[in-house]
Amino acid sequence: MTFDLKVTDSQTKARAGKITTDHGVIETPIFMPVGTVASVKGVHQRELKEEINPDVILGNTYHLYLRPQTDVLEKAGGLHKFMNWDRNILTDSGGYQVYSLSANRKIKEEGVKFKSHIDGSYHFFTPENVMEIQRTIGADIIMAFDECTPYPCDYRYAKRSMHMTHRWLDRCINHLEKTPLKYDYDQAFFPIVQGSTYKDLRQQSAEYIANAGAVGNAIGGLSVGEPAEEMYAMTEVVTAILPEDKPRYLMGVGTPINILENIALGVDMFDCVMPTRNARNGMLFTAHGTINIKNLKWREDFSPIDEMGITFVDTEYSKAYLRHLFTVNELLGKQIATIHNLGFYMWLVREARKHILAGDFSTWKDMMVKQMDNRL
Ligand code: PRF
Repeated sequence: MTFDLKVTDSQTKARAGKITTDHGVIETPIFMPVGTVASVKGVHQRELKEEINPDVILGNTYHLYLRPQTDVLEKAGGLHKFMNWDRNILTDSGGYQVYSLSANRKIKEEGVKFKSHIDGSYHFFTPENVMEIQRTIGADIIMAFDECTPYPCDYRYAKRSMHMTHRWLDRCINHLEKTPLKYDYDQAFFPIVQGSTYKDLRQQSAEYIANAGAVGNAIGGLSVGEPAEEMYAMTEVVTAILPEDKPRYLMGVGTPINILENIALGVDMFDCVMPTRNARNGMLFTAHGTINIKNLKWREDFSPIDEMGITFVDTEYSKAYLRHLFTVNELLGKQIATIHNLGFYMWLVREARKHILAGDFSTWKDMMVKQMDNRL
């Protein structure tokens, strides 16, 4: 994997770059649609490519390990072939899903014992077996096994957890070196900064992660319930330390406003279930604010879903029709809303990139943040 930094903004720390892997180019800043269980919920791979056109999507080790299980993915020839997606894939390590989804889990130095949220069976994740699982899934970018601390988190716990995440990182790296690639393309490995909302811990963790010398780095443990200002403060501390010539990935973030603010702080990559999950609940993101399409106010609004939208659904269907689909609980409603929201998120990061390259990112960002902070 290579990263070319094209431009750094003069007024903010925003960057425009280009990641190249064996599955193609990723122009940054980028938003990665979430395809947890080998599907971006409700969207065909063909539609994803042709309408939304992301360079990279995300899969989850935790879910894929439980179902369809790694033996199936191995027999398929890896996740790309299994799901018929020939562009980039990044897999998260399970270091977050284990804590947020499994019924109960026991975290020890050796690893995490957890109970499946699907059938209650017990499993054990270690830095070592998570690297092996990610080799078998075969994503282009794979993540370190970490502990994402909750918010709030007392200082002593955050410190102990951070040090364990660092020891786990060393184990991941050692084990990866001994675990050969399974397919005929390379995999890049990203370590993850933790440290909760403590500035000194974030600094220590960023230094530790920077020293690992990986081709890209991630920031975890944010957007877990802390106020946005605290998230931005932590991002700022960390991006000041992480190497400039490597991509930076802020995990699980966030709203359109969060994304623009973090781009301004030097983040290059984002993922979040928000555009897809909220779509299924009837929430639409637009450049002028959010819409609850279930609202009575759209009952007779026959204007297009989003005149400025980049996907076919934006202009081919009306707000009143989409509201109707939600009212009668038709599957198509969820699909239309998902395509719209993903199209909007992709448009947003591509516009951000254009404005970084053009040199007017800062004023554009401030205008967009103001504009999007509305309920329509
Ligand atoms: N660690 C991992 N995945 C994550 C997170 C984390 O801290 C977050 C936190 N927002 C989202 N996804 N491994």
